[in-house]
Amino acid sequence: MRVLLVSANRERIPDPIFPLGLAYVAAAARQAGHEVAVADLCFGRAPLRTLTCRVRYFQPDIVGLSLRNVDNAAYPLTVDYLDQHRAVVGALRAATTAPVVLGGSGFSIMPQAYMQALDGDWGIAGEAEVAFPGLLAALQNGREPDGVAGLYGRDGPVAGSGGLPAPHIRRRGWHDGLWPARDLLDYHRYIRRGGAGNVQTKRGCVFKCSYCTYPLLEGNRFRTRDATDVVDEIEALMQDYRPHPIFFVDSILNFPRGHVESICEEILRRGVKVRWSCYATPVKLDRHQAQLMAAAGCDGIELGTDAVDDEQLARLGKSFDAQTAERANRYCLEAGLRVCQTLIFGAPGETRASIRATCTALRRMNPTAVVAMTGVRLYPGTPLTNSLIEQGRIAESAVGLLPAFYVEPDVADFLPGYLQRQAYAAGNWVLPGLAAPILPGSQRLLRRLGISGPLWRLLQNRWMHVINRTRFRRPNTSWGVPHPKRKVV
Ligand code: B12
Ligand code: SF4
Repeated sequence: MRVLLVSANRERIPDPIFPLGLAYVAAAARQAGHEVAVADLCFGRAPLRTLTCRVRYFQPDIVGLSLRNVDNAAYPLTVDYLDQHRAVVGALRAATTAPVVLGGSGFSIMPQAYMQALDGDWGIAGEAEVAFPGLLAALQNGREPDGVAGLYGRDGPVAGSGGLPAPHIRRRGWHDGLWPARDLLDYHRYIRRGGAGNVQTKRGCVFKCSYCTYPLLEGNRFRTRDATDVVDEIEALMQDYRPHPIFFVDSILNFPRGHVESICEEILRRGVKVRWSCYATPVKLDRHQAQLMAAAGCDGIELGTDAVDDEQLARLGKSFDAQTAERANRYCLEAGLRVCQTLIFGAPGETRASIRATCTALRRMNPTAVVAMTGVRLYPGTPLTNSLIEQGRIAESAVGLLPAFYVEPDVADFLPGYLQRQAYAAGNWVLPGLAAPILPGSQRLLRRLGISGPLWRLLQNRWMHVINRTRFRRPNTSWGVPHPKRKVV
């Protein structure tokens, strides 16, 4: 079949991100014998016109639409992508009668709602390396596509298929012999404009942080790739696209123990020169792990600490305490790694005392950068959303396509002003919900100057603190004017 895969994502903050998931699906469809083309809407002034031309020229039998983001998950500066997605489907419908299959992480978080909002013919929730070729084979042979994991039709989940795939259906060997089809896209441009490429070394997460969608999207067991296969892919990337930094897109790279160690040892054994960064957990992050990562080229680590207060950490369902978080931060800094602490303020149960405790601890910890979210984004199916619904604190219907956030009422008045004052004093804070992290023009300029890797790393420089803190010179003690397309519950 002639398959056109479309990447709808046009977000460039914090960077344009190479659509790795679409590239995996493209590789799987190509391996199954289909003719695959890609329309990437990330760059260019008139993406819909380009899309229309691509469709008319390629004449697809089927179109797969990859929806990565629902919204930017920031409050109150929320950006909602639904209208953009609607416009893409509108352009596709005007140009072709080929069925449209929806997929991607954004779609998978709320498949039913997206099916209705975008009027998709089919949808696949969850990973699609097997499911998408399965659907193509069924459609090609005129069979009913039942048994395709995660499949939705116009009437909802297809019998025996719908919903996110159950753990036993998620393939352990999701990677077997398959690397993303980067050649179908302009990977070079992403390195130039986004500052990094991306590689996935495992799927899943065993932790149960209350607000998090990752275990829903990827399953709650780890499914790891062999270190040799991962480093083969990195070596091939360095050869094909010249040396460039890599972001490992795993939920957390440094857990289970032994996984990141085996990758680092393989990088060191082969003498591969690569700079990389990743998400990590403070759990079991010790001196040895930090030093090994630094030796193997890691130059930035994003620690998903969320809070540095024991009670708030427990309420968020985190599997570590404040002391562990501080220790992990110290080990990383001592090893020469730059550390970005990512935090969530205003989740259920948050108090002024827990906010102050976290901020005091952060001053002691002195990480390279702090990215703090104000309010927590509620997604369907997470433990947090389920418990708020059970307690009658929110209605089930409040959590859907329209971005919904929770801000603890007891601290709602206190939070914006207090955090902006912290940000002003520290100079290395980013508050994506209260001030745009970076202007697109500045981002382009920095990349043109050859600065690669995550831009938060620049906050290690004192002169960057001076520039950065100007945004918080006059703290705004209110949440600002609510955007009509956003709900606070
Ligand atoms: C790594 C990551 C990042 C990194 C990316 C670094 C890099 N260079 O790649 C960074 C930190 C930069 C980042 C930034 C952001 N991210 Co992010 N990120 C992720 C993460 C953890 C992994 C994404 C990934 O690459 N996965 C690996 C690929 C292989 O999986 P996949 O894309 O899901 O693809 C599979 C399926 O979805 C499906 N599929 C994909 N396409 C298609 C197409 C078809 C037709 C079909 C049938 C199937 C299909 O099959 C694929 C293969 O199995 C996800 C969470 C997660 N666990 O998925 C969040 C996630 C995608 N991010 C999210 C968000 C919100 C953002 C930001 C907007 C946050 C912000 N305010 O800065 C930005 C947006 C950046 C941008 N320009 O788009 C949300 C999106 C949902 C939402 N709320 O909108 C997610 C889901 C996390 C969450 N909160 O739940 N992110
Ligand atoms: S926040 Fe991180 S550690 Fe917690 S469940 Fe999500 S991915 Fe796992």
